[in-house]
Amino acid sequence: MDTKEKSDVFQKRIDNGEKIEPKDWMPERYRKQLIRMMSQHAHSEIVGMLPEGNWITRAPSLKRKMVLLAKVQDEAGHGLYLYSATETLGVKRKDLVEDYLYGKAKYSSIFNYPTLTYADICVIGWLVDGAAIVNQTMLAKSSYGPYARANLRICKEESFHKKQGYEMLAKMAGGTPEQQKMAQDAVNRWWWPTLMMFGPPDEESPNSAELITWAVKTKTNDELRQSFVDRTVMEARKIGVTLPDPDLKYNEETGHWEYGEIPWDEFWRVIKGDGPMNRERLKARRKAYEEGAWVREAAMEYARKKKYREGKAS
Ligand code: FAQ
Repeated sequence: MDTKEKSDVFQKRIDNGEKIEPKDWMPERYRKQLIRMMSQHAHSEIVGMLPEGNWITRAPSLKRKMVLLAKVQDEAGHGLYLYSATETLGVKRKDLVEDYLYGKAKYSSIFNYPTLTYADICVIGWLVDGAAIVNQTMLAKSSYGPYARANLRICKEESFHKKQGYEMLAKMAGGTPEQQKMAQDAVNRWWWPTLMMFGPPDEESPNSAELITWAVKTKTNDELRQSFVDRTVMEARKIGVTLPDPDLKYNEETGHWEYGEIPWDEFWRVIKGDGPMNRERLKARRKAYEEGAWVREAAMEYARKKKYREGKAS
């Protein structure tokens, strides 16, 4: 078959809802798009450990510390599943990691904001993990098998993350006036950046159409954002926090909550490297990578010697 015929068969498989597996034929552009998106997702999980890691030593109780430690460790695990899934596309993890550490690849905008109080940890669990679940539940149905399966597992863990964040925030929002103020302040600071996590508006999203044709994404950025807003308004009301959007109103006809103008200038600035914490985040990750070089070298040497002893290599 020539490339055109192979592409037609490939598209038919996608349209029939079949999963594409690593050894199957795929258009080069599909492979490239997956590498871009999956590696960006992996980097986000790893960088995403930093804002919350910042509060592990200052968690308000042993129970909260154990939960936070487990959550941050889960995020590392998500990064590792996603790097492994990306490697099935014929790329090396080392190259992917160096692409973001030295400035060529993106990671999620949301992790370029600071965590100023413990209430930020509650709100990250509720809003950021909540948004990630909406996005990743869709990606768990993605056409690429290894990515879909990684997201399925990630979503199960993210559900626990969201619940612990919501439970903590509910406690804080029902606490002393000072705690209530902290909770509301954190909601005010994280609300708009969370809406930006879903990516630019559909008309400014160059990748969406292609990704949807290939069922890598099955919903657009705006569809997912709307679904997140709809479920979050009710959750906010239940625990007595206010979403900082005076234009938020329910539309009886569409059955959706309409929201105000997202500050897109800020989004574009952050993804171009000029957010409040971009420089610190990359500096911290580069330091960890460079200081961990001896561990990687020792592990590689151990593997090489083990193979040699077993007579599999010279
Ligand atoms: N941040 O054409 P589109 C988590 C870029 S994991 C930075 O719409 P696409 C877990 C985009 O890459 C969170 N860049 O792109 C956790 C593209 O630039 P490029 C991460 C963004 O791919 C919780 C350009 O803008 N999740 O939270 C962002 O169709 C708590 C044009 O955009 C994923 O990565 C952004 N927010 O849609 C961890 C999920 N949005 O690459 C710790 C997988 C857009 O052409 C604590 N990814 N850009 O140079 C996706 O679902 C999609 O890739 C989108 C973007 C929705 C992020």
